[in-house]
Amino acid sequence: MTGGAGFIGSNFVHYLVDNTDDVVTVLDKFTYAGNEASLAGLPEDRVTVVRGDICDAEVVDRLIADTDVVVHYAAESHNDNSLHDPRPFLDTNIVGTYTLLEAVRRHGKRYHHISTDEVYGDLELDDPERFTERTPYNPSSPYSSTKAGSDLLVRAWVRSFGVQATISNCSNNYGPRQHVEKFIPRQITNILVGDRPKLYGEGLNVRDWIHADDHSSAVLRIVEAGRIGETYLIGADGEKNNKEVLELILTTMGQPADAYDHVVDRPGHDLRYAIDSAKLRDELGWLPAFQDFERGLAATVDWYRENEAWWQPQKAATEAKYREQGQ
Ligand code: NAD
Ligand code: TDX
Repeated sequence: MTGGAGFIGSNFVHYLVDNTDDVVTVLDKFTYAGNEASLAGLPEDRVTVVRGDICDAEVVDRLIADTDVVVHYAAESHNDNSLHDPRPFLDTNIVGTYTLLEAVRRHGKRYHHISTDEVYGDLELDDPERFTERTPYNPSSPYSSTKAGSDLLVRAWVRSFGVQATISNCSNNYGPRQHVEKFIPRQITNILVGDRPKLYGEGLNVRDWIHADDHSSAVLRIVEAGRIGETYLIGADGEKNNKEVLELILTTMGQPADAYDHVVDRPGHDLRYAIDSAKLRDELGWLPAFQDFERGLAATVDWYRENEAWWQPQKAATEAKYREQGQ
């Protein structure tokens, strides 16, 4: 798999170790978003970590020759970064995916592509429809457009070259080991260091939250039983606006619900994401295990309280970057 030192990738590695007998090789470049500590302590006979770039055709080819299934998580993943410097998004998300597809094509390997609901653009707050596998692509940011491009490459490699691939598009994940640049960890760790949380604009934007372990169980199910060439949307009916989530973080942490600052909004900020995951549930019998967002969030708060050594080294530089941007 790729990107196993990042947030969702590392949760997937832990999930595989805890729930299967699979042996995993992680290919990760250890960008600012990769963290060795996220994979520390895992059994050496189950997990091998290779430091390398998915754009490096030689290393990719060598590893894929020895792999049964490739699950591709590695990406430049942060919208705000993509608005300030899109180039790494093109390299990793587009050229990196192309490099993997060429290798799985050469070696005839099964490939699963991890993507996002952001490829579909956004919905109005009162739209009764949610995203489905048939929603037209309409990405808004450099990040989401490169993820959309990578999905389309996968579809083309399936159709033109018969690559054995599936795609999943998941909604916003929360849980342990998420970088402090992202919304939920940023606010939790701001409170822990004595800063005020920062809400973009009015905070009415809606995200459809899912626990990272539910994302992992869905991906495993698709790898085991998904139909080749198909796309599956992954979501857990977790729609909440940013203001609600922030107020919940504050009250969970014993702070007044209004103890935050409004900061400048994200340009092109998507208003609402919402996933209809009926296909995955009906066809593959998948169900999310985390039904209670408040409890999952409280456990995530506890994780950041207990793992300051994991996030503290990145905190000051992340906030300095946000301050420069007025956020
Ligand atoms: P992340 O930024 O936390 O981790 C990305 C990982 O990829 C890091 O370990 C990084 O070192 C690695 N990486 C980056 N460029 C690389 C390269 N060129 N070669 C090898 N490794 C490289 O990201 P995340 O939030 O865990 O997201 C993982 C995947 O899930 C991405 O494909 C993302 O688009 C998708 N996704 C994320 C969410 C979410 O809520 N975070 C939701 C849906 C889909
Ligand atoms: O400080 C903040 N204040 C704030 O109000 C930050 C960092 C974010 N926000 C808002 C912007 C979004 O509406 O919170 C929401 C969530 O922001 P992010 O954590 O940056 O996530 P988002 O842009 O929704 O994208 C995430 O979900 C889809 C992941 O980062 C992507 O990789 C994934 O594809």
